[in-house]
Amino acid sequence: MDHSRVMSSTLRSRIMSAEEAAALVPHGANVGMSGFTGSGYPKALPQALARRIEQAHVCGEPLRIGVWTGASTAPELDGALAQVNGIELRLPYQSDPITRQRINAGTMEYIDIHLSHVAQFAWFGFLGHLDVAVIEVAAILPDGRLVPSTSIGNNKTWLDQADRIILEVNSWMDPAMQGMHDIYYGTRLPPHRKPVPILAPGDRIGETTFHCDPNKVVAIIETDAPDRDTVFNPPDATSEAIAGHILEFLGHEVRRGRLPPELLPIQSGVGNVANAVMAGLEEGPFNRLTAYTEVLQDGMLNLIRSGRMVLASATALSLSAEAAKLFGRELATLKDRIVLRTQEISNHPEVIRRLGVIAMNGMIEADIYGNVNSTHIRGTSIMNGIGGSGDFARNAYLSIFMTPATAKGGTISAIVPMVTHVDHTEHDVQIMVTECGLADLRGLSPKQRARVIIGNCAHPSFRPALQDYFDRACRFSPGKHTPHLLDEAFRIIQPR
Ligand code: 0RQ
Repeated sequence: MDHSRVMSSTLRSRIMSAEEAAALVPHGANVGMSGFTGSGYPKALPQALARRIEQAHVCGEPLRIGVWTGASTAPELDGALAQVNGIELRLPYQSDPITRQRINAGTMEYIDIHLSHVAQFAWFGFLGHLDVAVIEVAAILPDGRLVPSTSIGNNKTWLDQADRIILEVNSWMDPAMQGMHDIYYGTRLPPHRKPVPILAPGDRIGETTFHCDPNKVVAIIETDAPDRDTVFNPPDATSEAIAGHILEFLGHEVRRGRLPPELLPIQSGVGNVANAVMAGLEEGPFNRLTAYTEVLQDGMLNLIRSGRMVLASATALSLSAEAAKLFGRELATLKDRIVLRTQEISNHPEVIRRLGVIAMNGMIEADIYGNVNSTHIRGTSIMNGIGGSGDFARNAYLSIFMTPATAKGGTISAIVPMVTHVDHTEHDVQIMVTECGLADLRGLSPKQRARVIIGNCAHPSFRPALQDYFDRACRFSPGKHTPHLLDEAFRIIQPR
């Protein structure tokens, strides 16, 4: 490599191999890594560390670390370290199959945190000490400032808080991205906090590069590797039907004067259904859309490229390989229309409330009263984590949750009598959508909500069983405000 991306002559002397750098991470260290929904994560050090961990374990030596990130990463990070059982504790979000299996087997501790809370918890000292930061960047400037790559996440906090810093300079990252990022250095701790001065989704309030104390940089690794190829299924009949219900509802809200014609800033969650809703928005009728969101997936990139969306604020890209190519090709024009921020700002409750965001997130199941489970299968096994869904749902102008009405080939109902785990309470859920229909829960009491959720969202094959449960609960429940039959609330309901 020609080292041209490492422009600081002082720091050039710290370029080394991933193996040499991995040797600088001690057993028991808390390591803050970059990475958010498959973008901007370190590509080389975690794999070199995994090899070292494997050897150490063969020799009977302890070597496990705490891994803190922005959100999910990729097989080269979570997958590699989980494979060798090298992660003692993981936070705040993951979606890796091996990591998930370790967590659910009880061999890895996991703390599932609202993504807007992570940085401030680190600053408050709630998470313990951060020993090492491993951060991917696009370049190191002559004065030592860092050009961020495709995600920001918690990188600012990790760089500021860690005792030692390892940088991965990835030449796959287009240096022309410089200027797209907005790193806010104005955050203070209570009681000295000031308002976050964002009044519109595109407002820039920070700097385009990270500060970095050169004395803390112990290693620089040069890489040339792509981000994770986040593959999306083309919209199917189910996701198209969900998107259709949401678009019809939004049109209705515009006609009633409760939303402006260009809507309000959109937040769109992770996954195929969220991507399909973005594809639906491309068909119209809304124009001059904006987004104040956390991840920018293929569907939203297409909205920007087609001109339907004029601006998007996020903390990370999460693109398929094909979309990443388009992004690179059109970077010059896209750069003015995308702002990448720290996740404490992209998900900031104050800003979300001020802007009046329309939040749209996926869920695993919901109960007949509107409580939502986004994270657990049958109450005890984690899927991914709450991610940013809580940051947005509680503070949004409109909080929408969506899911296919059934899972696992139609054998499991996504609408249940009582959710086995609560991430979003009935107080934070206004609109629920499945392919069967949309339930508008605004202004409804619990029993009124149950009637529309069962009637509009439940799959017809499960609707009679849910209606029967609700009817009997209304008769026999000791309290008639939120009627339940607690001895059978968690029993698996059967299709009829
Ligand atoms: O598993 O692929 O093994 O069959 O759960 O389900 O339907 O593919 O849905 O990709 O939209 O993800 C809630 C997980 C939905 C996601 C969740 C099984 C199902 C499948 C995935 P298989 P789908 P999606 C901001 C917003 C929390 C974080 C968040 C999520 C798998 O949206 O992680 O919102 N949300 N962040 O079969 C048993 C059920 C099930 C079920 C689904 N009722 N019972 N299995 N599955 N429902 C972005 C960030 O925070 C980064």
